[in-house]
This record gives sequence, C-alpha cells and structure tokens, in this order.
Amino acid sequence: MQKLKFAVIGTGFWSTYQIAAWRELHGIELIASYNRTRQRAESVAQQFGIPHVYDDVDELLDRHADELDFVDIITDVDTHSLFTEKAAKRGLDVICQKPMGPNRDAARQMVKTCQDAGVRFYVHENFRWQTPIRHLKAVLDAGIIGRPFKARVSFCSAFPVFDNQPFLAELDKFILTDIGSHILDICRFLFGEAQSLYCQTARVNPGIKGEDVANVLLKMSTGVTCYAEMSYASLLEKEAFPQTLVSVEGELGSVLLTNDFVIKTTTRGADGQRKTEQRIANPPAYAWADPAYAVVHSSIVDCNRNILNDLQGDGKAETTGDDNLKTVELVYAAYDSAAQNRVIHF
Ligand code: 89Y
Repeated sequence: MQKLKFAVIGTGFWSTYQIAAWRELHGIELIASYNRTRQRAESVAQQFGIPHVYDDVDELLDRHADELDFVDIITDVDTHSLFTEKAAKRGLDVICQKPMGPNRDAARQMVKTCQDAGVRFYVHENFRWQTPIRHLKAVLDAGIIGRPFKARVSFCSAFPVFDNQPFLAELDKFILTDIGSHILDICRFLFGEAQSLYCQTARVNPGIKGEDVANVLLKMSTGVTCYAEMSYASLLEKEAFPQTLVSVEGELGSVLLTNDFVIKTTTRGADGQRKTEQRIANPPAYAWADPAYAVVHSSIVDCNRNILNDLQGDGKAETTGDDNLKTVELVYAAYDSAAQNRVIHF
C-alpha cells in the first residue's frame, strides 16, 4: 500500500509527542511542517527528520498540497478553524487537536466546511483511548456489573498545568474546553448520549482568566446519572494528573478505576457474598513519552491508529468531526447551564 503523506501544522509543546506517536505506526510519511516561529519548526524538523519546513501555511500548501493526503493540526485552538479551512479547500483530509474550535459556532462551521469540501475530518480526542478507560469499558460491555445506573468521572488535580501550556491561563473559557472536552467525551464513550445536563463552575486560581473548576451532572439517555467533575485547584492527598478516575454502579455490582490504573470490580459470588476483583491496566510504555503524561501520551498512538485505519479505508474512526461535535455541544451547554443556572435539555 502507498504511504499516506502528511504535514504537521504547529510544532509547539504537544507536537513532539504527536509526531513521536505517528512514528509508532506504518504506512505514513511526514513530509512537511509549519510553525509561526520558524526556529521552533526547524528544531522539531531536525529532531524528527522532517524534510520541509515553513513559517507560512499557504506556502506549505502551495508547494505540497498535490502530494499531501492529510494535515495534522496541532496549533492552539484559535487557529484550528483557519487551518482546517485552508487544508479542506485544497482537498486534504484534516486531523485537528481538541478542542475542535474556539467556540461552538466555529466548531459547527469546521464540520460543515469539511463536508462541503468533501474531505474527511477527525478530531484528535485521545482520552477515550487511554488503556484504563478501554479496560473499564470492556467491563461495562461484558455486563459484569449489570445495567449501570450511576457514575462519577473525575479529573481533579493541582498539577502546574500552566508551566507547560501557558496559553491555557489566558483562555476566557478554560477547564471545560481543555479538560471538559476529554471528560465529557469519556462520559459519551462510556454511557452514550446525554439527555440533559446541569453545571456549576468556579475560578479558584486568581492568576488565570477562565474557570478552573466545573461540576456537571448529566442524565444520559441510557438512564445513567453521571457526575463529571473537573478541577485544577484540587490539592488532594494523592496527585492523579493526568489520570481520569471513574466509578460506575450497576444493578449487579460496581467498578472503580482508581489511582495508578487500578480497576476494582465488585459483584456477588455464587454464595451471595460480595467479592472484589482487582487488576491493573497499565498503559504501554514509550521511551519518548513524558512520564508525567504517560497515560495520555500512549493514548495518542491508539487514537492516531484508529484515525489512520479510517484514512486507509480499513474501519471507522471513533472521533470523527461529526462525532466530536456532540462533545463540543456538551461543553458549551455546560457553559450555558452555569451562566443561566438552569438545566439544559437536548
Ligand atoms: O491540554 C490538556 C490535555 O489535552 O491533556 C492534559 C492537558 O495537557 C492539560 O490539561
């Protein structure tokens, strides 16, 4: 099979992990990269042997659009719409980091732009690809705890997230777009679509613009009541960053994904006594992954693989633009709910 050629747009902090993750896969070739700061683009190109470097996206597309199959957009959210549009108009398939767009309308427009241009559009939503989340989903799908009726999906941390990603402190809308995009997507992945939600937010850290705490109560159409909590102001006994902790209660038992990838499943044995089985769902280890982000970085490989299979005509990607738009709608419904202090029905 011919290799699919792609360009990376944006070579900041996240791109080095994204590119390293692509290199775990076969059937692709990274031929060009763009960054607004040329020096940064050059240093990443040198690190990964990328042959062509640009600090002008139009120039990159003018020179290479004919040979490219897709672009991988890894810039800050503000430029996602612009670069998606430029690539789609050249007939290139688009992969874009989460959050999809800088606001709800922009995200809707991005999906439409790609549809109108007849190109495929994917959002690189990786949290649902984390090894422990996949294991938890397998427990639910196997029916071990019966029909779930209640869940908590939790991302609460005091990790100094602004050190590596200072632009996050400048966002008017912070935690629901940055982490809520992931957490609400996990809620959809585990329990299906939401019927309604209610949200409260707070800003605890006075040094940032947006909210750093959000508590969302979702009623899923499967009947599960799901409490999604996220915070970057939580100094807990054990720092869990960047793990998502989950507990699910079902008619036949419960399953808990707790710190350090421990999954505990509690059911009744044949004798009617309660029993708890424990396993550890460690993510695969990659030498290039930052240990502080290991579970997230390894999930990039699985997310990329799933998208690549779709691009190669071998299966359907989970995180298409269409699908991810449903997560985007939840994120902005949560903001509406918090602003108006009311339940939003879908
Ligand atoms: O930007 C965020 C993400 O996608 O995963 C963790 C993170 O880097 C900081 O919240």
